[in-house]
Amino acid sequence: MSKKWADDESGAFKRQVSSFQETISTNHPVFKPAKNRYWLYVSLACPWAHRTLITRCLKGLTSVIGVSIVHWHLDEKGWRLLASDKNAEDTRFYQPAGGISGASRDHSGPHGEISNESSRMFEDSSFDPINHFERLSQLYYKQDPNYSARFTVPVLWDTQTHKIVSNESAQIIRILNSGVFDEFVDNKFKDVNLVPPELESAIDEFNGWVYDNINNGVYKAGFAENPIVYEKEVTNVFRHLDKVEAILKEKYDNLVSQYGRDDSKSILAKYYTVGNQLTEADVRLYTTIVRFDPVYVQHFKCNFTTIRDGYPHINLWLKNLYWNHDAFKLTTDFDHIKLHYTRSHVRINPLGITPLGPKPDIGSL
Ligand SMILES: N[C@@H](CCC(=O)N[C@@H](CS)C(=O)NCC(=O)O)C(=O)O
Repeated sequence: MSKKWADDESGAFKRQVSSFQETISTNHPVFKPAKNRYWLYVSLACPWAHRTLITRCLKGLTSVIGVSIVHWHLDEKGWRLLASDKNAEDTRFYQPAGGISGASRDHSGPHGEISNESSRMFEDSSFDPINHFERLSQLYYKQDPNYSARFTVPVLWDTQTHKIVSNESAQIIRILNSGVFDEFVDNKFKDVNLVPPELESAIDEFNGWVYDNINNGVYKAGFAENPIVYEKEVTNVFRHLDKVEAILKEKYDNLVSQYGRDDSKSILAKYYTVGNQLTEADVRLYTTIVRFDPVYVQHFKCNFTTIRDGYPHINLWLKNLYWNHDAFKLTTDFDHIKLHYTRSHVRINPLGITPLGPKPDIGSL
């Protein structure tokens, strides 16, 4: 069966509101900061979940909060995990730095058929060493047997109370950034703040329009069920990419006049969207832009141009994040990204053929 994503009569896509929105803090009656207490369930394909993986790396939390990676194929029952077996206990501390790349496509069936004997084990998915679940939906039902909304990633899970802390990525990344886990991380991470107070309102303002018009904008174009909605949404996406391009061009030109065109090291060290440092605004924009040429151009029909051909300043910003920051590169998995969209959205791509291009997935610096 092919699922309809546009959920009202106008043919427009509406994203659901996340159901669980608690926080973690020393003052919270239940969810206190602790090492190895919380667990993240993510998809490497999903731009919202990707935010949480990048933030977890940037904040040095890879040995504080573990991760399970769902299989890239989303079917009618939702996301699934590698079947748990007697070895699952041993995988409890299997915490991939993020990327599980280098996978050959040859062994994955059109609908992600794999077994525990598959050579793609750990490339397509990981185990759930916490609950030994094979479906993400089981987490939601464990929390609330009457749960009736979608089973979305990311999920931040509390292994102590067996409850979902939050399934809203915007909130999860604020929790991870908040410093509540500082006592468990290496000293070098204690100064990392992706939302410094002096930039907070500018970050919120930027995130606000980027979310509606770019992060979610590509989904509104891609899931549109009639041409009028599609045309309006795709035009809107590109209008706002133009706006980001203009912001980054101004930034770049100022940095060139400060350091000279040849000092690319000094320029790139300050070449970010808000202020002169890496912030949450970059994290949230990146997860859409890195998927743009590989998937959104063809699959969501966002094809006025590509980032690499039409937006030189955005492209440079993207490549700087990817090649100069491990937290971005190691959490970006182009196999999961391409396979998920092209083989899960049967209504958009009924034959499930995954386009091989663009080549390369991302240009070099
Ligand atoms: N508001 C949520 C949105 C998360 C979301 O939509 N995740 C998608 C993947 S990109 C999902 O899990 N979809 C599963 C489904 O709809 O069945 C967030 O940002 O955390």
